[in-house]
Amino acid sequence: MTVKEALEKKLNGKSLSEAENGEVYQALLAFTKEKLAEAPRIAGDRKLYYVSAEFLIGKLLSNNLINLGLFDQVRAALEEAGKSLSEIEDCEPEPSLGNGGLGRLAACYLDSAATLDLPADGVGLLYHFGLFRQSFWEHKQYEKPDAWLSPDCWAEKTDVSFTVPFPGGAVKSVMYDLAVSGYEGGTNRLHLFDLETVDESLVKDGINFDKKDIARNLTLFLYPDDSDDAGRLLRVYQQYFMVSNAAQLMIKELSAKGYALRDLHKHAVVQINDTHPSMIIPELIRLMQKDGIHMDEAVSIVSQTCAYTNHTILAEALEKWPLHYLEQAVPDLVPIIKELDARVRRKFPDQEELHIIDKHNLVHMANMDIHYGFSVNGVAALHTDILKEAELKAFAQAYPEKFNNKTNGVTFRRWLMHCNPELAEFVTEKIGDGWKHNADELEKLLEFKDDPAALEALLTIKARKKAQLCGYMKERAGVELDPESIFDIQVKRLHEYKRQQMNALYIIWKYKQIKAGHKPARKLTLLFGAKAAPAYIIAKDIIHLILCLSDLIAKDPEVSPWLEVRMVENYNVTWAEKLIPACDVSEQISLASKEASGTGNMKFMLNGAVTLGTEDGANVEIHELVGDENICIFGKSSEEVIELYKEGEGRYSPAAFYPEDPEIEELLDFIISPTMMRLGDPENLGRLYKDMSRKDWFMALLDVKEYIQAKEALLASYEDRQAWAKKMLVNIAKAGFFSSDRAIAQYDQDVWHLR
Ligand code: 26Q
Repeated sequence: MTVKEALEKKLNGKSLSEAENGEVYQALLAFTKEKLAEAPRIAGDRKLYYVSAEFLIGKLLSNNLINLGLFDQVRAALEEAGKSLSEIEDCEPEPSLGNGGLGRLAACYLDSAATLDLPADGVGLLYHFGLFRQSFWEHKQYEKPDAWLSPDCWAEKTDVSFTVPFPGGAVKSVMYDLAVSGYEGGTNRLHLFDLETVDESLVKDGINFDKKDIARNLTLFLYPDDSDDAGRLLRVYQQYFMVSNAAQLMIKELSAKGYALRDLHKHAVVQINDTHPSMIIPELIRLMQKDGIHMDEAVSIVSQTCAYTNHTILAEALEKWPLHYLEQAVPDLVPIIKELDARVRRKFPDQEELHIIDKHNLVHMANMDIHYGFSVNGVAALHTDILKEAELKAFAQAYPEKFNNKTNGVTFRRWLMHCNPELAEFVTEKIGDGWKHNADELEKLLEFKDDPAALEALLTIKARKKAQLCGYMKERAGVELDPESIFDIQVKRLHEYKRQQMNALYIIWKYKQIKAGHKPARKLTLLFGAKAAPAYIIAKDIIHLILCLSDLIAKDPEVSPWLEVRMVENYNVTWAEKLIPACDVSEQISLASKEASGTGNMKFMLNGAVTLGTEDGANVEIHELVGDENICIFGKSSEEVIELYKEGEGRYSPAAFYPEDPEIEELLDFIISPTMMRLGDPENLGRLYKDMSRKDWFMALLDVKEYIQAKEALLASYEDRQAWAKKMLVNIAKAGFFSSDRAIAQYDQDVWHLR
């Protein structure tokens, strides 16, 4: 049967050309699901469970078609019927089951594990509402629930169900499965657990709901707060629900294979994705004890089963739960956690920083992972070094053998083949298609570094992707961008350490320059995409500032021919797939030492953008790979920044920089200038001004002058189009290291040993 016939059968005989896009999408969904079910299920004697509170999988149709080797056939069949696959894709809802980097990383890793034929399933929660849907009104962010589930979506209900004990009574789960396809390979599964008694009608006003009704609310929402205290107890309940299901699933699968529980560590490995799933350690011990295994042996088995990844060095994101929360939510785990702590105390009586329960009765989840896991990894070389030398120094001394680095990676199926088929085709034409299974082969592109035709072709592809983005922006946002301008893009969660506010100061500087008659060689288009956690006030103020500047500039006929600033609404994976291929300048400007790795930086590089960044996270490794000429690095180093924080009160204070520095003063003052106060909300602008001029905890003022200089120099260098194309080419050629296939191969080799 041809693809066309198969699809028309699903359309009950209606022809493809007659069917509406929505109907064609449904037919394609059913068709692809069948093909996924026919693909071989990856199996093996030893299996990985990647347990994560977030899986930011994005739309799945094209990705699955690419991996199944059906993409070209399907596209051709649709085209013949006058349909466009990308328009049909618009009908697919995007499941936003993650906040940002950590969740997207989990999705890339599942793709790569399946591609490398490793038995590796994901385990998480089936949130009915993913991350909130963001909208802007009067230059401010508003949040609405984002429903994605429907009876015929990718997630399929299974008959697997477990009982999870809670103090108010046990609840039952229902497991949903999504097939995870590997590139030209078999399939694994993403298991997402739902609460049998979940009740969507609890969601009333916006994203608010009754936080107390555990038996009905547990799987309603993904937590959008990386920064505030609200609903923390519910988060503990959610986490326990997730890990209890994961543990029960592991044990069920182990026994189905005919193995005894005491052999768990031989046949299963758990990757704990940040501390959100850490309670799997005491939960596995509890279940083993219930099965008659002695505490000592249970501890030993679990310690050989669990491995922990740290994704952050921000103190406020390291989970510390008050013991009384745990007593309330998971009383059965408390004696186990206390015993685990007692053992640590016996081993390290004088080293308080190693204890699990501190003197304020806070339970440090990461500490439990490090003592009772066999591997601890950071997500970029610099990040792992900082963990070993500063943040977790005492642990690295106690257990040097446990610490290892696994620099993050991204899947090239989604972040090149799918989002930029034009570039993928160019690469294949130049070096063959070996790079699709072995990303290191991209280096072969270096041969074309001085080939004018190849460089010209790269510029043409970039122009094409920019034109496509212009079309998309016009349709989605009603905004007409200038495709001849330089596209400078900063897309990522809004956080002070990522310093979108420093970019805003650049905008103010540039605006003033243009007003003063200094016109640039070419128009600059600055694009932002960012969601702020609903309770993160300063982050929302920064969004307000950017939206006000955007409006101010658009309405100013003197400035708008030279500068344009736009923030896309509801930035998500789908937006990323449109923005990244069209980017010239990739903004990676976090305060050095604060961004653990970053993964957007890798996606931009792979698509031929030039990075403007600090020596932070994986930028350091990008810099090493491409060399000084092909990246623009500025700002204070992580060592200098760490020193400034150590010296504490007085050493770094914006007051030390700002009153004496009229240039910085002028930029800050603009935030509360009459022009801005008329346009925006004085409360938001005033609060942000105060924060940036008095506190500036993430030191935007420390680097802002160097940032402006570096950016101006980089933008000027754009005019030598040949030289710029060469930078693009080197970036693409050196991106192979950042394939998640490489990262997953290293995890398997050093940590999991699945084959
Ligand atoms: C913690 C406690 C209470 C509520 C929420 C949280 C919470 C939720 C999400 C804490 C952290 C997160 C997400 C963290 C994250 O996305 N980290 C990013 O991980 C990427 C993948 O490793 C890195 O590339 C980024 O540098 C890192 O910021």
